[in-house]
This record gives sequence, structure tokens and C-alpha cells, in this order.
Amino acid sequence: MKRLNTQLQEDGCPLELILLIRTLLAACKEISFRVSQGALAGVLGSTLSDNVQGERQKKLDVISNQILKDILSESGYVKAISSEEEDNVIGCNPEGKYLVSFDPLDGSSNTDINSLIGTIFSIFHAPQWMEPSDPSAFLQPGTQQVAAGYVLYGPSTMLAMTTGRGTHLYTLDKTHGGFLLTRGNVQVPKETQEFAINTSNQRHWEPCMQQYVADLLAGDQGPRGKNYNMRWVAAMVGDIHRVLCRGGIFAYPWDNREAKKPGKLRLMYEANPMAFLMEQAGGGASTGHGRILEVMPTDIHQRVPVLLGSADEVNACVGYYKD
Ligand code: AFP
Repeated sequence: MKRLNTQLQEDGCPLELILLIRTLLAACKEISFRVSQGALAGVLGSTLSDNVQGERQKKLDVISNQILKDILSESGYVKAISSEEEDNVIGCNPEGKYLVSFDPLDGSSNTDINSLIGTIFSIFHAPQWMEPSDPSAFLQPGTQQVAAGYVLYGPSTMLAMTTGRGTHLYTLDKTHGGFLLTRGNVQVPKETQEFAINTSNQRHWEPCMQQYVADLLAGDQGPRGKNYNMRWVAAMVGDIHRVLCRGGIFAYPWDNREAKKPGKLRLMYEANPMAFLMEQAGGGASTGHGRILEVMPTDIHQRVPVLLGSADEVNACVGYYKD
């Protein structure tokens, strides 16, 4: 079976980026171990010795953030970090070539029920002019990502990643600690009969989204002419993984619960990396009004509406926004 390193080399990934990705994944392996300990996390200690101290009372998302922060900032490859768990950008090596944004533990409310969670990451080139703690350097559109992916902590630990040469799925071989390619060049089926959306928010959506979902629910008697099934993991990593594996549409649209929040999910470390993975797998990734990857960020914690998945279904949904 092909190792991650070999695949990255075949995809023409520069050496320093390969080294950064391997460093980031070392942190994710540590998180995978912690997550697998469940309620025992923090009691049994770290596999990477002293990186995380006094974590006994900390929650897994805080521990995961600390692990990523420690390992990435010590690596030398990273100029600055931005995390869901940090209000501000963290400056690292002024000579570092890359910027890394991450959600250390997406779906963290699932930790209480031993369900799917994961780490999502996005990597950009660091502009030479930037000061390490300058947040404006992160404000690049998703089209500028050099690599993105997630590590899913499920029954097995899986990595989905793209460096712009297709989306590949790897499985962590816990016997030797390496990620092995288990599905190269994933292609999301163009059509689907499966959707994922939190329908408890239905009354808050825009009329176009209400109409779209009403038409899905009408099944073969409605305008879409087919019956749909619904799934909701409540962790974007879990839902997107399913969509990458067998198709579907995942939507977290704009809603009017809080006027200042144009959606729930974060552009820099949720929407952008998932959009990159999805497009590289032949799927669609839209806000309803345009390509997610072309959104020009104004804030490192900015929120956006997302429609991600099978290309024909995403296009069908976008069509309701135009009517
Ligand atoms: P948490 O990390 O706070 O559990 O949020 C997860 C998430 O950001 C995303 O992973 C899910 O798709 C979405 O929120 C679930 O949202 P609902 O609370 O509406 O189910």
C-alpha cells in the first residue's frame, strides 16, 4: 500500500510542505490517541511526552488545540497559526513559509457521546512582508490554499487531504503509525438522493432554502421526482466524509437567528478546506451566491453559509437562490 509520503511526492508537493504536513499529522496522531482514551484522556498522559502539561481538567478540544499549537509552532515551518480556539493569530517562526488555520476538534459536542469528531486544517503560503502576528496575512481567498484536509477520529482514524492534485483518503495504520492510501482520487458521485441539514432551523432559513428542502421532502411526488434520505452527524467532518465517500449534499445555510452571523460555519478552517477537498473530488462548494473558495475573507473567524457535495445537487440548490 502507498504511504502518504510517496503520494505527496507523486503529486509534486514541495519538500518543505511535505515536512509541514507530516508535522501536523504527528499532532493529529497524538490527538487520535487522546480521543481514543475517551473519558481517560489526560489521565493516562501523552504519547509525545511533555508537550501538554497539567491537562487533567481540560476538555479534549482544548487539549487538541494545545497539541497542534505546540507541535506546529516548534516545527520552524510555520510563520503563524490561526485556530478556532484562539481569538487572535499566534506568531511562530518569522522565517516560516506557511500559515496554518485549523479547527482542532470539530464536532466537539460529540465527544460526550463517543461519536465522530475530527481536526480540520488549511495551509497557505505566508507572504514575505508579513509580521508573524499580523492577522491580515490570513485574509486570502480559499483558492490560494496549498493544502487542506481533515483527520477523522472514528472507528478508524482517516485522513482526507488535497494539495490541489485530487483528493485522497488515507487510513492510519496504528501498528506502525503511518497513514496509508486507501482511496486515491476520490470522485463524488454527481447525483444523489441523500441530504444533510439541521431541519430544526427550517423556520429561520431564507424562503429559497425552505422551498428547496420542501421539494426534497416531497420525494417522487414533488418537482425533484425522487425520494431522498436524510443524515445528520452534527460534526461537519463526519457529514463531509460520508459525502466524499458516497455522495450527498451537506448544507448549513444562512439563517436569521443572529443577524450578525451569516451562517454557522467558519470560512477559514471549516468551509474553505472542505470546499477545496470537495472541488478536487469533482463536487460542488457554494455559499448559494458564489463559489466558497472565492470568498474574500475579512476576519479570521468569519462565518459563511455552505452548500457542499454532489455537483448536480449543489447546482440544483443554487438554482433556488436564483429564482
Ligand atoms: P461543535 O464543534 O460546537 O460541536 O459544532 C460543530 C459544527 O460546527 C459542525 O461541525 C456541525 O456541522 C455543526 O456545528 C452542527 O450544528 P448543529 O448544532 O446545528 O447541529
